[in-house]
Amino acid sequence: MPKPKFYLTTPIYYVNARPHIGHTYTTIVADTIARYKRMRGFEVVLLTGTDEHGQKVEQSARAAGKGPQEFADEVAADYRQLWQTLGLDYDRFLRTTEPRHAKAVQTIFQAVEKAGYIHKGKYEGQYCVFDELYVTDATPEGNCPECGRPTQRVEEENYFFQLSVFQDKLLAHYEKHPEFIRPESRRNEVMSFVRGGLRDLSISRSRLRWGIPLPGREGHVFYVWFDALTSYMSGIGYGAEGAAAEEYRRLWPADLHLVGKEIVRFHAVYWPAFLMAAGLPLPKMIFAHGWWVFEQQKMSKSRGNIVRPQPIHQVLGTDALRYFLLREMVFGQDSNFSYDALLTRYNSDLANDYGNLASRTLTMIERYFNGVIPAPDASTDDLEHDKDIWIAANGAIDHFTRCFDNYMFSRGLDFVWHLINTVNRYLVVTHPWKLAKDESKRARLATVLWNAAESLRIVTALLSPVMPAATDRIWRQLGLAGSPKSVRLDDSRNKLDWGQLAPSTRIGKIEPVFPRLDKNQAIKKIQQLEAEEFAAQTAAAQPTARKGGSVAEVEQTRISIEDFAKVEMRVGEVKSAERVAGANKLLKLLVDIGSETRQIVAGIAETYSPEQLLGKKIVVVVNLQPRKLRGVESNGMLVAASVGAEGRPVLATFAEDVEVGARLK
Ligand code: ME8
Repeated sequence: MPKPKFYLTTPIYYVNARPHIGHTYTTIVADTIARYKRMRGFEVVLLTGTDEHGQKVEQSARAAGKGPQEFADEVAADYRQLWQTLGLDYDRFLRTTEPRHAKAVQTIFQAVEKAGYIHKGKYEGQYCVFDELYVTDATPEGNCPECGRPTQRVEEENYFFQLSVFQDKLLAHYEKHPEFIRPESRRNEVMSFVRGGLRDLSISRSRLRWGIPLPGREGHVFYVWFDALTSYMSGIGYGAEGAAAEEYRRLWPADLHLVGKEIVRFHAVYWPAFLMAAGLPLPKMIFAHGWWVFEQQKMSKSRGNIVRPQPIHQVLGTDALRYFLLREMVFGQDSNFSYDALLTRYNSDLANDYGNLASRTLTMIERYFNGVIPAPDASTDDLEHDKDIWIAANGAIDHFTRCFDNYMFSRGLDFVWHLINTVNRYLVVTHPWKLAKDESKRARLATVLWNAAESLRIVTALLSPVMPAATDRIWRQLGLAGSPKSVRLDDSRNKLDWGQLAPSTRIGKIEPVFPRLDKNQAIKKIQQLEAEEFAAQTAAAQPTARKGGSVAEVEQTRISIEDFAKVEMRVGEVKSAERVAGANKLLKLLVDIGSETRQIVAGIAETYSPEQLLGKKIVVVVNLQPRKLRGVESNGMLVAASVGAEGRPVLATFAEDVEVGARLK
């Protein structure tokens, strides 16, 4: 019998910024679901990718002194590299600048147009570049209601999609398929948004060049969301011809679009309406998860409260991060990210509970049975204690499966930990180390250790989608062949059940998988790596002088005098300077900028000693949003040249004495 298919997607990520823990979270959840569904017997295809068009990307590229394609190439490569470093597997990767994607977007547009849902119109109003969204309900100050950033006034002739006629059809679909939008709270939000009435949606842009051209409409490119959503189909062959489209026919509609809550409207309103208009089947489910907030705010580059995954990966390994993110967040709700909670969970759940269960069970098998799994002896069963773990083990399999089928990751993991804790307690009350001293208790000792090892096997199989690398290692230490991935959580012959652990198996080499860590030291190390990474990126992100660029390239990266005037640079004088503890590259300065004294953290400690800087007059960008570096607030930025291949910072100063606070123009 062919396996049932399961096609799932992450959002395709904007290339205007480098990936942080939020993007990593969605990808980790998707990777976990893919692994879990494979164990449930599905043929799984996971698509991810990068969203590379639109005004936001065009602007970020310009700010970095790069052409949009070059810029997109770099960030898209960053994403792929990160997923590889973290061991996140995907089956399809779609970049919206690929020709196959442009063809698909044009194909779906033509289908929508042919059905009569496209007309020409004029848009006059506010636009939010950050959200790539027309804003009809700007705040009194003219800011975007979604993200709070200033909007800009635009007036353009565009092609519109007749979204308004889909109001009733969408509502009927939501009613008929309650699982279409999850969780329930998001479904209610979307339904009330749609009940409030839908306006036609402009799906082309004439002010913008960085996009996919509308077929036959010179000067118009597609609105970035019309473009981006189609990636879910273009990435599997929609718009291709012949055999290349076979996968699309097999996989579409998607079984699950995994998204963050801020983009649920695009997925649950616009996307199904486009598909209905084109006469195509709708995805089965859109699951909107909550946000990781840090210091009580959604992470964002401009707020400077971003957590990056690499430093955590370097100190704790990816599996610990995966476990933490899935256990800590109730899927669908917001959750606060804290290093303290991360390290607490690492030490208590992974090192103490799971790690300890593995190491004590295996060590006793090594010590008392020469490394060979003993056979249980039913005549020595002690129902008072043994029954608890049989019940917990069967309960863990059932409840974990039920919870993961419903995307309740945290709760599913609770059941596995209930089993782990039950077995750890069991080992305390049955005290095998005492049984080992009495030759007449050898059969009972064998039963106790077999029960513990069998529980460890079940725990390890269940945790395999969440912690693939660590569970592979523990599996091998248990002496089992292959990987826990091949265990099945369906009704096939490999089905995970109590009682399958074969006695006489020789266990593998015992090695700690989650060594206990000193919490403060580990946090310090993560933050130090973070600061180093930040300093390296800041240096790399400085626009580089182009050597011999063509006139067209130079034109593309030029900015207007108004753009330049937005950056406020002043003469500052360094009043004090000191090193930031634990960060080799950072100095904390107090700088007088005329009107006030500012605290600024700068990545210049490898070039300048604190003493060298005292009294120095330097250039300060004073109107940047404050950000935190290694937990120290930085309120401004020093201007420096980035010199040599390693980008050594050299501060800009003045040829003659200048007044503190004077503005640079
Ligand atoms: O929205 N917590 O791309 P994007 C949890 N290109 N998840 C977070 C998060 C946080 N703090 N920050 C980001 C786009 N995410 C569009 C999508 S799809 C056709 C186009 C996750 O790069 C979350 O899943 O801004 C969110 O939806 C996604 O990253 C946004 O990524």
